Amino acid sequence: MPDHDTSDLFSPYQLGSLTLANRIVMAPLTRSRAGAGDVPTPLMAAYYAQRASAGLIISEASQISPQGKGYIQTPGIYSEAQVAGWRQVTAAVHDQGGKIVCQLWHVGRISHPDLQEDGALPVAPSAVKAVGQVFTGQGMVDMVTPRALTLEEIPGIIADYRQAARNAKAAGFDGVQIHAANGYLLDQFLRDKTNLRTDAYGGSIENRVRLLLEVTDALLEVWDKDRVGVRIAPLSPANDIADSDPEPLFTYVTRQLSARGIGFLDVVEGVTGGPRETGHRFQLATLRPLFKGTYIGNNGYSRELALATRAADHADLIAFGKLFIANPDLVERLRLDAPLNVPDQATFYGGDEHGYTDYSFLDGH
Ligand code: 8OZ
Repeated sequence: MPDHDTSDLFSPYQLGSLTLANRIVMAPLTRSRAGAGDVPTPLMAAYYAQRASAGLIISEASQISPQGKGYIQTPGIYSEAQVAGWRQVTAAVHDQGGKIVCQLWHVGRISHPDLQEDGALPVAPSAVKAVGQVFTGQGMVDMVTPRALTLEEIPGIIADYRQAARNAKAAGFDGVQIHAANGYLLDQFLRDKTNLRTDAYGGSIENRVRLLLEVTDALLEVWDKDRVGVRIAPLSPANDIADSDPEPLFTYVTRQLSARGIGFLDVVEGVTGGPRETGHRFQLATLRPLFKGTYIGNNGYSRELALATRAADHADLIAFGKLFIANPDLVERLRLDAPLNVPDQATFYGGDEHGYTDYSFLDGH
């Protein structure tokens, strides 16, 4: 295995027209610190700027519409004030020489009337309730049975993604990533556990993948191909998601996305935030050769695994999540094999600068 002097993990990488300073990505991380109106704050700009030595930052998931929201204080990317807030974030990252793309999010059924406008029911492909709870500000409450989207509503969802992609451009982002992972709306369409539709958006694999591809095509009207990415989590049970046969499903997804020429595919390898091994017979490693763009591996990487993955060329870029929470200068620490700060779970979601912008840098500031 190469040491830090020879691995290309720390060398520039060309992601289409974007030159990344290294092959290390800051994974999208929900931190629930947006301000009133779900507007990104100056504190968020400081947090992202601290982490701008990542080759690429993928922003925390950002709802494309009020309906797409499922947690308190997550940022939106649909209002003018939100775009203005994000503009400060992207400017702060660019000032530090970083690159940042916006993760576009609709939670689907992973929400609650208390988080929706006018107490509306959350929407989903089908009226199938998720087992689990959401935090509404009134504490943890059980999820409800969502309302199935009508066929007539689907163009409106795609239009919301398209507008959010335009907003991301206006906000100064370097690109966009479609959140199609972790049991949210697009993942709910992909899977036969949550998609019981009998129209053109349900049933066959081709039909279940249709919405993701239509959203992708809408984004390609706004952004150059190399600036559009997708995140998938084929074997993760996050948010009560499952499919009876994920291998042909995600093989088709990957082939179709590759055929569209999108820039990057980001794969949550294993259980989101948990083990990389799932025991499933489907080997996620089979996806990479099917995708001709940049493959980003994510989930549970250590320095050693990242180096070994690059040495074996099993991924182009490696994303780190929790380690980036606790180590603003993670790239430098990995390069030097320096000790790492330990992330504090208690301050992951919500709160102030504590556990957010006060993790130390190696040089002590
Ligand atoms: C943790 C808490 C809230 C949201 C995901 C956007 O899992 C999330 C998320 C994670 O993709």
